[in-house]
Amino acid sequence: MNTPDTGAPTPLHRDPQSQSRRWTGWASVLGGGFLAGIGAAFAMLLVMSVLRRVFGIPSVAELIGDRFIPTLSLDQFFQLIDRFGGGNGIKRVGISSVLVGQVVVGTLAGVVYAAVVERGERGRRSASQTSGRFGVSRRGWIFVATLVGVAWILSIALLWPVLGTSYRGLPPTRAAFATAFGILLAYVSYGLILPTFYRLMTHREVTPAPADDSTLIGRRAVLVAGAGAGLAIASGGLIRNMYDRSTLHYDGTRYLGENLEPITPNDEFYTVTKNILDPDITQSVWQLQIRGLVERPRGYSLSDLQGLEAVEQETTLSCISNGVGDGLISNAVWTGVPLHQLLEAAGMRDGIVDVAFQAADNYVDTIPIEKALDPTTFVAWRMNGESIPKRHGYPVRILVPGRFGEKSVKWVTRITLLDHAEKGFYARQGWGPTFTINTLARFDAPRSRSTAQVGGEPVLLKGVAFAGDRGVERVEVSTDDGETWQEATLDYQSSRIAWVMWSLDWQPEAEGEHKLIVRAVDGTGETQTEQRRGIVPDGATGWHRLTVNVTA
Ligand SMILES: Nc1nc2c(c(=O)[nH]1)N[C@H]1C(S)=C(S)[C@@H](COP(=O)(O)O)O[C@H]1N2
Ligand SMILES: [Mo]
Repeated sequence: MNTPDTGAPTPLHRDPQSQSRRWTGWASVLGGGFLAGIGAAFAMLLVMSVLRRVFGIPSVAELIGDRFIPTLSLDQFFQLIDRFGGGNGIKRVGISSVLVGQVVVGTLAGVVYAAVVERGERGRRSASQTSGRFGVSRRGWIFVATLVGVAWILSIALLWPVLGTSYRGLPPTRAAFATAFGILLAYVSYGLILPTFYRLMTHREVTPAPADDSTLIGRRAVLVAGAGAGLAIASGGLIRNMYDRSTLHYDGTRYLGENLEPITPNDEFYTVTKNILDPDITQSVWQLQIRGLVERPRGYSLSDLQGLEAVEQETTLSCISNGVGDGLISNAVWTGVPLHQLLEAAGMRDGIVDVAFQAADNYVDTIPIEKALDPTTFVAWRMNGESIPKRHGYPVRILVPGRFGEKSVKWVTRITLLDHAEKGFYARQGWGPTFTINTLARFDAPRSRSTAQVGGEPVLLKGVAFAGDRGVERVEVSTDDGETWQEATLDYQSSRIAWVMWSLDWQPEAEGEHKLIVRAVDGTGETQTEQRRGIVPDGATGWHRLTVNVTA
């Protein structure tokens, strides 16, 4: 295969027009490297998407998002939100810029590869004739192996904290190995395809090079372009498929309005997720592990859990981003066991401070051990009588009544008992610190500015009220901007940790603009604070107000 290096000058160097020939030579070399780099980069992305789709191995783009989003301050985070049009905007811009970044780096590396290989071949008749394995020179392979190795080591070091992600639900340690291996596979595919494409484009026949080898390069280029087009079509299909399944369609789904039911139907339950593609757990690889300060660490399969004596618990969840009067809140009846039951079965050791819930999407949140032992802190595997839907945490999620939805970790894979306090995904960003649900009351009907008539039909005012785990004692409505208050009827009230539904028939007696307010009194007797506070950093407070125009 190897042709001895005679050190004979190439015709290129003897040519009287050597200067310009050399330039076109270099231009085609770098052009070839450029095209081969792009092609190999797309091939790498394709491998990543297939690994993501089939095995739930996170793509580098997703990992970079998870690695850096929590390190942003809330100010920076909201600047991004403003700039890119909300959470979905950030997801879109974030993922596409990392993808573009990977193509750019891959392309540049292709150009460097070409330069390195051709420098090595100077003084030889042609790259192909002096080639080593698979027609690629030793120098070429060394460059590629170094590139892949360095890129991989850097990636692993950088993404170390988030490697334990597995969208199929492998427990964190196994997930970390799978992710590291997946990244290696993707990089190796780049490293194999780059020299192959490059050689395809620049390979000259072993017989003396034809006078015009640019036609040959042209033919190769067509071949590579064809392969590139194939790649583009394949990745285009995958991207469309991903977009269809992406959380962009349902992240931020709200539940509110006059048709509200006491128990939210599963497919209308509000949804919040950090992910672009939510986990799609394979039951056979999924486990719920109990680790840390326990006598008997163990893993539960879903059927292990289903074998336990389960109870039902109605619990309302509400996001920390639920603004006054907003709909990031829903109520369901959950089936499972209180968390303390699993912790006691594992045998708690001394010195436990926090309990951490880690999930398949590498989301993590923590609660103090006292809260973990609260009889209502729950491990759920059914939601309103059905398996928990994918977007709500299939197969198993945590419920932490009294705390914002952030703590109710979905797709949970590991519960760790810690001897120190630790911050969760959003707390690290600066949310919190209490995550305690503030008392809220909301008008669901009417929803917006509306009209009524003096002496006409009474106006049915109704809505929900919620006070975390403190219960709602009563709901009060004012129709005169807070001058006087009337007690509303509680049409639905089930438990301390669920919302209530209230209503009041209002007969307007005077014409003009009426300022309506609703407020709740929680189970400790405390009236909901009037003080307006935004959702950042620890949840919104203030009364929900509504204006009704009354005509004669
Ligand atoms: N694993 C995981 N759990 C998670 C999240 C997440 O992104 N990943 N989001 C949290 C947030 S911010 C909220 S408000 C609730 C929303 O739960 P839901 O979508 O079932 O309403 O889930 C919490 N649990
Ligand atoms: Mo949330």
